[in-house]
Amino acid sequence: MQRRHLFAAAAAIALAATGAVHAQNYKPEYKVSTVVGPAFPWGKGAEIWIDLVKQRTNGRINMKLYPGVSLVQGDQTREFTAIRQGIIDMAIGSTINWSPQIKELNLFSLPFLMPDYKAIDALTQGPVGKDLFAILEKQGVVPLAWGENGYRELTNSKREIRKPDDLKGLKIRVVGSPLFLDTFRALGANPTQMSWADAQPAFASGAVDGQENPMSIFTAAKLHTVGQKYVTMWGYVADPLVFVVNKEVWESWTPADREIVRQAAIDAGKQQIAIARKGLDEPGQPLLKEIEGMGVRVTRLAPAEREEFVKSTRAVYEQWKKQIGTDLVTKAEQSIAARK
Ligand code: X2X
Repeated sequence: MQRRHLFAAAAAIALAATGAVHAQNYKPEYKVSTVVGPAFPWGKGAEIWIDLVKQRTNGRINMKLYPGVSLVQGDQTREFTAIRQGIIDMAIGSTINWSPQIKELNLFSLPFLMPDYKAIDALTQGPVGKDLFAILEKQGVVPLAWGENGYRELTNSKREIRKPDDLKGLKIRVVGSPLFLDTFRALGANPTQMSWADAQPAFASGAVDGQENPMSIFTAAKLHTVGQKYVTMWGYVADPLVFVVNKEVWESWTPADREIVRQAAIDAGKQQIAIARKGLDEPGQPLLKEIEGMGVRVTRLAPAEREEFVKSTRAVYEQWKKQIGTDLVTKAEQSIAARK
């Protein structure tokens, strides 16, 4: 064969094989990090995302779930750094766990900022959500969609809590940023920082008295079996989840596959949020009746009682508003005030 014919033949083969060449650059497996597994709405969301991507890419992108933040040995506050470094390819992370690296994510942990689910949506689905995604992008990850862990309610093994004074001296496990320490100290409690992995044995042994987590975490982790017999529904903060991809991984994919992964994250996020809110955002909150059926005392605060907690934490809110960024927090307050 003449030289130029050889070149033409080689070019034709290369063209035909473009798809295969791309697929060869793809990893056999993409590691997806979460704190909790598919028994929880959070991990379920990961499962949905993984399945949708597998179907829609015909298996080109094969994701595998690593719950328990096992890729960072259970240390959830190191997850974000590990995503940037490529130790983790993809993740669905809580704003709380990434807030040590991204101070703006503390926004959702400002006590009593978001009075209801519509307020959360007004932030994540509005201009504030866009700003936060731009910040994440600058930090070197690719954010795709929002999910939700949920409203974090107060539980403990000692007594019913109806007013700030009831928290006096209680040892409360918290995670993430110093904002949580400030909030619980302002309420007179004795907060201690601990990973989720370390927290569960600490409840069982009585090393800590209480904690704060969404009720879907409470039930799936069966916290009533480790002494958490009192629940106060105070809805003081809620942590959204963010679906992200490491930047180099993202850039290694074809534009069409990127769009598939993004759309799958959006679809999975919507489903995940609905699962996270199940039994809580409907009349009568049936999930709470279920929890009461487990021998747990569930305390629903009257508006005036809740207001006492708001007042006690107001100084912390004002101080952290400055640390997070006055403009961003003001924008959030405006979005919430204008919610429909
Ligand atoms: O550790 C927690 O409390 C948890 C599971 O809710 C988070 O990862 C923020």
